[in-house]
Amino acid sequence: MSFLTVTRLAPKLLNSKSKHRLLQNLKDVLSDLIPKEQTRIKNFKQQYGKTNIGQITVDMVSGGDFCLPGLVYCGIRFRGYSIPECQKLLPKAPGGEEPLPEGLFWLLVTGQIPTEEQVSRCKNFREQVSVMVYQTLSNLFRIPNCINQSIHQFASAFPFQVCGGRWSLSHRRANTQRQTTICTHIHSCIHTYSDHEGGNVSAHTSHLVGSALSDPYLSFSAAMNGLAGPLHGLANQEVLVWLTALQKELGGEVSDERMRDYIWNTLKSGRVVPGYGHAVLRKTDPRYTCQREFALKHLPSDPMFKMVAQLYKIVPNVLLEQGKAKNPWPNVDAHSGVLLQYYGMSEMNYYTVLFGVSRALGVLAQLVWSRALGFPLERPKSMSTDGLMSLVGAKSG
Ligand code: CMX
Repeated sequence: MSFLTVTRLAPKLLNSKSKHRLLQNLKDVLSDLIPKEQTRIKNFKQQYGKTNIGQITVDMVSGGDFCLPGLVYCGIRFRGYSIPECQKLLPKAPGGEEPLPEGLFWLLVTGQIPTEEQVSRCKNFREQVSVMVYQTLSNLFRIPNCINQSIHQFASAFPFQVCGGRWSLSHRRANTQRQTTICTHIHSCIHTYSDHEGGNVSAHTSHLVGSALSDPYLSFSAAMNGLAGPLHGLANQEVLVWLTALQKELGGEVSDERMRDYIWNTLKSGRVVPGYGHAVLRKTDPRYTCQREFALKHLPSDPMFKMVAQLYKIVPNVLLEQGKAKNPWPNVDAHSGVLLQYYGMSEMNYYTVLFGVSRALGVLAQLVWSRALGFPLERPKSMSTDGLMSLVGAKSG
């Protein structure tokens, strides 16, 4: 596991930019990069394979903690580029403000900023998606409709149907300006959620399942099941549920004092404040900041955004006062739901799906490199509590 973590970061060190500018096809670029990286890693392993890079404590093993101090992470970067750098450097759609997903994927796989020509070639991959896939998706969307016909009261349980119906309605109603902004926001979401370091539940799950040589579809499906947990990807939905309940209970404009009480009540009832805290970050998530800046530009007067901004002033102090959370600052999930609901995507069950679409870019880019570098089956050693106790010389009674 430790070695995987180190090498996962390695491709950003590849440095043959001029040549890759000439290669327009992603497969050609990778065919050039992979053998060089394989040699680099082999040499590194030969020279440093036995070097000790950390200590493992009983707390780390029994608490599911990280085995490497090197995993403490103080920012979100994509192959070394910060979010603002990505926004500036990656190709955008004509008239758009946010990077195209294909360009981001190119960066994640190759470590290089692509040209517009390279991105447009990547976009052509979409045409290779089988017609059958589109037909199957379309048929799947119809299934809830059919069920709803016979079991009417289940309507709310089928987000695709509800979402599909209202989404197309809102599109019909929307003017061009608003549609452009929706697309910009969806791009921005896709961008910010795509990748993080490899230890988070979804990225790690896809890596683990992929390490058994399960194909990318199976690995990604497994990752999505992890993403659906409320402590991970479902948190963006939980945030909006929590905010909506807050709004309903306290009404429109709320004083800081009443909001503080509401947060304390959440904590006292044994729940976490969704959208706050992080397993590795120890400051405000830069992806939160990116979305906040977007909101300040496009929806500064939205009541829900104002509430999120107010919470940003209050929650960290409450969590600090409670003294449990190692990181009292907001994470990426504290903001996205508010942006989505502003643009008419009010079906919260759909938010984590969007997160998943985005996460596909990151985890599949990592899977390409795991295969290219021949990473082994991941199999942490396990031991019983008694075994652990005897290892450190503790009495088991
Ligand atoms: N509200 C209340 N308590 C919190 C908290 C929060 N937002 N964040 C952490 N804590 C508590 C933990 O529950 C834990 O309590 P116990 O000691 O009683 O078990 C204690 O503080 C220490 O936790 P930690 O080491 O700071 O955090 P973890 O690494 O254990 O967990 C995370 C990280 C994200 C699961 C946690 O901060 C949390 O539950 N946050 C709210 C849910 C959330 O927003 N998840 C999305 C994360 C981003 C993502 O992956 O999408």
